[in-house]
Amino acid sequence: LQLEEVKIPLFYGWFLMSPANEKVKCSAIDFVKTLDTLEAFKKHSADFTGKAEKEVDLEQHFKAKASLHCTTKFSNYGKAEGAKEYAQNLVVKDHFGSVSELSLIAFFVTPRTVGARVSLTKEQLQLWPVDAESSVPGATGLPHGSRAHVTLACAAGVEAVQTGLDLLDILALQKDGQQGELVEMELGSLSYYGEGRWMLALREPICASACFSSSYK
Ligand code: ACK
Repeated sequence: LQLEEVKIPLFYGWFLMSPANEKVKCSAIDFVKTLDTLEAFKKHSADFTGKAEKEVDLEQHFKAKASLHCTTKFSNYGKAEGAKEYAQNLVVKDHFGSVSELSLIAFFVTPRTVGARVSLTKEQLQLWPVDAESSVPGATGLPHGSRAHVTLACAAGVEAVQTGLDLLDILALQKDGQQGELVEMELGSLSYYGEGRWMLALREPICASACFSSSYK
């Protein structure tokens, strides 16, 4: 085993600190609970259950994440494409351990995942891999940083990587001009994009302190 190789982590990202981590988790639970009670949502519950008329208990459907982060680079211990270059990037080295504010601008729910969309600052975008969006079919035209998100929960058997893909899917529909049914909520406006895809654009972004670091598991 080469020491050089084991040094590269599973992934890099911004890790939400306390109490921001708890604040975001609570806001997400509130949103999901409220969504579940809306007539507009109940009308489309078959998207989740596969059966007409059958209601879904979203809190049962999803398993919430305990500690939250926004992945920048999935390095897979050096096996992912560009992992070594990212680890050696001076901007990455310089920012390692630094704290900044993440701005959460939307919540989204699909039958697979619950996530928060993150709007990155210019400085934060320097840490965003160039191919994060272009490597995903169907997301090629979306702006750099579009995939930035915090995974809040996944349905049984769903891997967290799905959350960013679900976000890109919704953003591609938005870009095509698809504006589903709109429901005004206290927190912002909620749109339905078909096939169980919902996005709440927050009236007030949620600010969360986060530390840029890496994880080995
Ligand atoms: O919720 P996430 O962003 O989705 O955070 C986790 C983290 O890395 C550790 O698994 C993300 N992840 C997993 N596989 C990939 C991948 N192939 N591309 C991008 N992100 C990934 C996952």
